[in-house]
Amino acid sequence: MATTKTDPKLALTANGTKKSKLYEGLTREQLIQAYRLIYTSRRIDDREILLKRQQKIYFQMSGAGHEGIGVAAGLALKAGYDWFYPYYRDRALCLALGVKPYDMFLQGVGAADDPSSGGRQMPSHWSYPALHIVTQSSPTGSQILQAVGCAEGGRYFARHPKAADLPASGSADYRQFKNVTFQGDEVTYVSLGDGTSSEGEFWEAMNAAALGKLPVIFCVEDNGYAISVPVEVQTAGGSISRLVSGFPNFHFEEVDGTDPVASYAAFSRATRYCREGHGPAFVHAHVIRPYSHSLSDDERLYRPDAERERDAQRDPVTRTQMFLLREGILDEKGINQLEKEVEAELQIAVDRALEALPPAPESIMNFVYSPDLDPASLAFDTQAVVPELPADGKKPAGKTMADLITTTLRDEMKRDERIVIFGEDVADCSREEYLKRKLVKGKGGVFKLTFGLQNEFGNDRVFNTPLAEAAIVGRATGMATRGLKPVVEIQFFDYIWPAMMQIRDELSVIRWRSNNGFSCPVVIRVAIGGYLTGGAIYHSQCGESVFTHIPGLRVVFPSNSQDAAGLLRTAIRCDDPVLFLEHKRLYRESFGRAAYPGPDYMIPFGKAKIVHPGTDLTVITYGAVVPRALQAAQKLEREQGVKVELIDLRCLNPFDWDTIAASVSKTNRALVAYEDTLSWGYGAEIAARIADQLFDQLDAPVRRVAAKDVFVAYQPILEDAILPQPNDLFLAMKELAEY
Ligand SMILES: Cc1ncc(C[n+]2csc(CCOP(=O)(O)OP(=O)(O)O)c2C)c(N)n1
Ligand SMILES: [Mg+2]
Repeated sequence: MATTKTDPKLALTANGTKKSKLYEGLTREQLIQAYRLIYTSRRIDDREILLKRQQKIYFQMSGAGHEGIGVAAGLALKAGYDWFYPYYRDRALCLALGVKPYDMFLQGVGAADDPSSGGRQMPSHWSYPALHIVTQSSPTGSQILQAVGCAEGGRYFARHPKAADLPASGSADYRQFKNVTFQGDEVTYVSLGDGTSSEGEFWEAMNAAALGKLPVIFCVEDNGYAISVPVEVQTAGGSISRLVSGFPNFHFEEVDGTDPVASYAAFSRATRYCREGHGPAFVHAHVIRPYSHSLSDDERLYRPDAERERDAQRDPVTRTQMFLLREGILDEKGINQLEKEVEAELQIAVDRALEALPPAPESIMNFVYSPDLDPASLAFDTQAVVPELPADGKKPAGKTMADLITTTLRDEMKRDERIVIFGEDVADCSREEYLKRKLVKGKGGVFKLTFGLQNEFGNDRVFNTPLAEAAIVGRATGMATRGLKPVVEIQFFDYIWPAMMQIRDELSVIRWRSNNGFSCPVVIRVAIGGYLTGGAIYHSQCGESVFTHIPGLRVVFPSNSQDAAGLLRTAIRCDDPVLFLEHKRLYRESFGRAAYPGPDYMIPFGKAKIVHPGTDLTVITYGAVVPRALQAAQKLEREQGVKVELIDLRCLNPFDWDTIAASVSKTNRALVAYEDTLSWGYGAEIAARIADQLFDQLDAPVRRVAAKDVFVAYQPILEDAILPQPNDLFLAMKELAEY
C-alpha cells in the first residue's frame, strides 16, 4: 500500500458551522484536552529537569518535541483495551492514556509507591497494568518483538476463548495467577526512535507482524537523531518509510508528528486498518528534539544553533497553542487559565512526590520469582505412576529421554490450551495441505521431539517461525505477558545468543522491574552439549553458567528420561521463566531410560538426586557427565573399594545445597564435574560455596573436572581430548580419595 501523507488541513463537517466543526474527527473540547496534555507533558519535563539539577531525582529523559504524536495516539487508541509498548519519549501518550503526573514524579524520586516499578527503574520507563501499558526497559528496541507476541496472544485468545478459563483449583498451575483479558479487535501499539530502527529486532518484528497480518501499530518517532548520530548515518537513504515500504500487508502513514491534528488523522486510519484485521500499520512521525538527548548530553556539541532554531519553529507546544488561537477555540485568556491550572496541578504533584517514602532495602529480593507459586515446593512433588507388568511378566523397554519429553509436551498440551509451541522446524509441516493429503509424514523438530504435535493440536498451537532466535524469545515473552504458556525451542544452544538480549534484559527481569505488575513464565527448550563425534564448535557448546548468572531465570538440566519428564512438567506448570536444557547426546541414550511416569508426574526444582550412594567422596555433577561419572565411580569402587557418593543436581537454579552439604559433611571430600569449559564455569560457584561454608568439614581441596578452556573440535580425537571423559573423572576421583 502506498504511504499516506496527511495534509494537515481541517476537515469540516457537512454543515460547517463553527460549533460542529471537526478537525480530522477531533472536537474542539478534544483539542483543548490535547493541548492540556501536551502542555502538561512538557511542563513535567521541565519540572523534572529542575528537580534533577536540585538532586531531588536521579535521572531525566524528556518527551519534549514528541508530544503531538503521543497525544494523537492516545486519543485514537483505548487504554485498558488496546495494548501499549511505548518508549521513553512517550510521556504525552501515557498522560493521554490516563497516567497521572504524580505517578511520573513518584518514579523520578524512586518512591516505594511508584506504580511502574516501586523505585527499581529510571523515570520514563512506563508500566501500568490496568491501562495495558506494559513494563518498558532501557535497551532500545527490545520492546518491539514483545509487542508482536502480545498481539499474537490477543488473537490466540480470541480464537480459543476457552483457553482463558481457569484450571480446577487445587493443582499447582501458573494459570491461577494470570488475569487474562482480550478483545476481538484490540490493537497493540509499539513505538521507537529513528535510531532504534537500526536494531535487528525491529526488522524481525516487522517481518513477523507482516507474516501474521497482526494488528500492531509500529510508530517510529523520528527526531532525526539517536543521541548525536543523525538519521542519514543511521538509516540508508535517510528515510525509514522508504526502507520499510516493501513489507506486505502493512498500512503506511508518514506524518508531521508535531501536528496533533494531522497525527490523529494518521493514527485513526492506522487504527481502523488494524482493528478491521487487515494487518499491521506503520506510522512514521517526524518530530523534533528541542532538548538534548538526556541531561547527560549537550547537543550543542554536535548541532549548530541554526538547526536547533529551525526545529523550534515546529515545537508542538507553541504550534498547538497557535492553532487553538487561530481557530478561535481558546483565546489568550483561556490559554493562560489552562496553563495556570496545569502549573498548580504539577506543583501539588511534585510536593506530594517529594514527601513519598523510598522503598525498604529489605524488599530488594521481592518478585525476582513468582511470589505465588514456588516450583521448589511440595506442590510439585508427585509420585511416578508405576506401570503394570504385562501378562508375560517381561519388563517393557524403557522410554528414551526424547520419547518422554514428547509425551510430556503432548500430555500438557491436552491439559492446557494456553500452551503454544514454536521455533525453527518444530512443526510437522508448514504446508498443512501436504499433511492433510497425507503426502508427507511431517518433521517435528530437527531432533523430532515435537513430531506429531502439529498434526494433533493444529497450526495455531504448533508452528514454525522465521529463523530468528530473538524473535522466538521476544514473541514468547509478549504472549506470556498476556497469559499464554509458550514452550519454545532454540534448535541448538550454540544459536541462543541472538536471543540473549531478550533473555537477559527482558524475560528474566520483567516481573522484578515491574514490581510484580507483569510476568512472563515462558519455557525455552534448548538442545545442548557435546560428546557427539562430529558436532564441532557450533553444535556442541555448553555454557549454562551464563544463564544461571541471571536472576529471575530457572535453569534445569536433566540427565535421564524420567527426570526430564518430571522437570519439564514442573517447568510448564510453574509461574517463572525456565531455560530447559536437553542434552542431545542423552536424547536416545540407553542410559537412564524409564517407563512413562504418568500425566501428572512432577519433580520440584532444586532437588538433587543421589545416583550412587557412598561414604568416601562426593561427586557433584549433572547432564551428560552423570553417566560418565557413574562409570568412573563404579570402576573406582570395583578396583579400590572407594565408595563415591554421586549427586545429579538435575536443576541448576535453584540448586540443592542441602544435599551437597549433607553429603560433603559425611564424605569430607568434594569433586565438582561438568561438561562446560573449566574456568568461570558452573562448578566454580559450587566449589566456592563448599570452600566457604564447609571448610571445617573438608579433608582435601575441592577439585573440579571439566572441559579444557577451548571450543569443542570436530575431529573425535580432539573432541575426546577437550571434553571430560570417564577416565579423567576416574583419575580425579582416585587422586582426591587418596589425598
Ligand atoms: C541496545 C541499546 N544500545 C544503546 C543504548 C544507549 N542509547 C539510549 S537511547 C539511544 C539513542 C536512541 O535514539 P532513537 O532511537 O533515535 O531515539 P530518540 O532518543 O532519538 O528518541 C542510545 C544509543 C541503549 N539504551 N540500548
Ligand atoms: Mg531519534
